[in-house]
Amino acid sequence: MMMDLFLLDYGAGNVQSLANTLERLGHSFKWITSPADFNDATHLIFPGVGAFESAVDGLTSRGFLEPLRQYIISGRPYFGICIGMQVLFQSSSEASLPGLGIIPDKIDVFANEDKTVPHMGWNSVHLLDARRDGDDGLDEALHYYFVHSYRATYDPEREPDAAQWAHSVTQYGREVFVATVRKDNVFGCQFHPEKSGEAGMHLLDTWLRRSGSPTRRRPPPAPRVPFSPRPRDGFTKRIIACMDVRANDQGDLVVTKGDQYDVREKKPSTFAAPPPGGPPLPAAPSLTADVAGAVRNLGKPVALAARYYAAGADELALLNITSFRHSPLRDQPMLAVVRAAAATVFVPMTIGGGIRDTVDPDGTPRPALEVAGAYFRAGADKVSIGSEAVYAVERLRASERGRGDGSSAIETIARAYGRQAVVVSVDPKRVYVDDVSTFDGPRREEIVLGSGEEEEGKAWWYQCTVSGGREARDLSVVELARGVEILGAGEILLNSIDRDGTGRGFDLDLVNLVRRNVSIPVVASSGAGNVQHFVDVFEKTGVEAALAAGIFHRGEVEIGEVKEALINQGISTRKI
Ligand code: 1PR
Repeated sequence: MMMDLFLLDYGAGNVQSLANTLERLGHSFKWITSPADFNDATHLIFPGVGAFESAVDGLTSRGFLEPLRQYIISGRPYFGICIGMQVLFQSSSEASLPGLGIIPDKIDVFANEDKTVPHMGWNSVHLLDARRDGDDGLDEALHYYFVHSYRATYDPEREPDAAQWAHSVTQYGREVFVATVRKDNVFGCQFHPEKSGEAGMHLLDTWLRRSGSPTRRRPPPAPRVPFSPRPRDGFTKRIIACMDVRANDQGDLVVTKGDQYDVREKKPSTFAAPPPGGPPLPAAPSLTADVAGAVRNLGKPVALAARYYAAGADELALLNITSFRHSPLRDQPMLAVVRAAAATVFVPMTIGGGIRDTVDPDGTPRPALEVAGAYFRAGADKVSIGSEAVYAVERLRASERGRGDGSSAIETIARAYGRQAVVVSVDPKRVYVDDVSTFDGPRREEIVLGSGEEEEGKAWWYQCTVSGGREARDLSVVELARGVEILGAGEILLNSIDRDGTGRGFDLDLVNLVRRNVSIPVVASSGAGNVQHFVDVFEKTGVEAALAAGIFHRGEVEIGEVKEALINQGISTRKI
């Protein structure tokens, strides 16, 4: 039978990654552009990214909801990803609009008493059917990338009919939830196969090759039995490779790397005096270039991204570090970088820099939501907000309302794409305190007392900065972290200006301080100099992920070595 594979896009989230994955696998496809296209489809994949409400709303406004239901009822193969699986259920506590009602249960939010929410990262699956021969291409020995705050619980005693749909489950903290559903022509997964590296590609490829006949029927699964939580879940710690991107003095976008955010070569070039009687030496460069040095160039962003994907990075971050100077929507080279990187990288990508309301030179306003949307369409999975998050929390604190007014970049993007798509990148700096006994005010409880040889007797707090550390603001890192969680951020990328590029290890005091003040995931960043630093940050803080730049760019440490060290210490990490 000829396959006419269609992808369903309701206008939100990163659907490009699925398209890239299918291209890589050699499957051709078309996009559903009108309700009539559902009639032509022999296979349909719905890569639902974002929030349940905006997904159902987007499907309804395009006239796709009913044709989608009819498509599924007709028995033709359907593969739903994340929201594309959740929409099969009756409803979600995330939304006022109902789902398709094909699976008789509802979606609910994760409890966050024993874990951070969203569930963001790589986790394992447990197949419920006795036959575990890789029939569906799903492998219990591998890890898959999840990113969601809402889930379908697996509870065969309470909901026996819904449980019959469950095909595999995953444990996060003490909660066991549905990882994949399968019945007749329907397959759905809560994780993102298009972001799960080779493991996810194999799953998609297997489905496309085997789901062939629309009349295929499986024997009914055995009655489902409860799954007791294991002492440890299968959730792994993430290793993230970060690329700070900016234009060099020749105007090319390069990956650069600073020391404490200074990305220019430190030493001015020295010019010897011309030898007596010899030919004159070339003219020295201008004083400015000589003193400041050139922008460090550590490679091309797309080539480095491909290298880190192949090396087993669990995630990549690309930060446009000079974005505060101009409108990112006009910054087509950065969008082109994201597009090209997304075609070769099949793990999540966070893109940051310049995610804020801007105005084009011709006066056209460009809301942060539009800027983020451009990056998502190019292939980003999350956007990272820096300076704008600081200003938003300042407004939040000034309003005394205790919540945002809905207009900040964090709120607008989280509403449309889900909070898991919004990372806040924090650039704190230590402020040393001479006499703690006279330091008054609420920030007193945030003061860290130094210990160890170098820091004994010192005390400090952490102040937030904007514009790449150039301007300090009257906001502490704890105030910022708590504020962005209230506004709806899904993750904190915690840099340290003091440690950036020093190779002295992560600032464990800073990481612990922020980790214990929020219940969203935290990524430790800045200062990694060797593999032991990664072991330390995971063993001594409850952080979910660790990010490094310089040591990976310079090839001093390979990602595989970091993972090996973690495994040797019994720290759970993704196999590659
Ligand atoms: O304010 O929303 O436009 O975002 C600007 C973004 O650019 C922020 O995420 C900010 O952290 C980043 N940024 C701005 N200037 C610099 C700079 O270096 N001059 N880079 C900069 C931040 C920090 C990390 C770095 C880690 C690990 N770089 O990204 O990769 O410190 O480095 P290491 O492992 O080598 O120690 P907006």
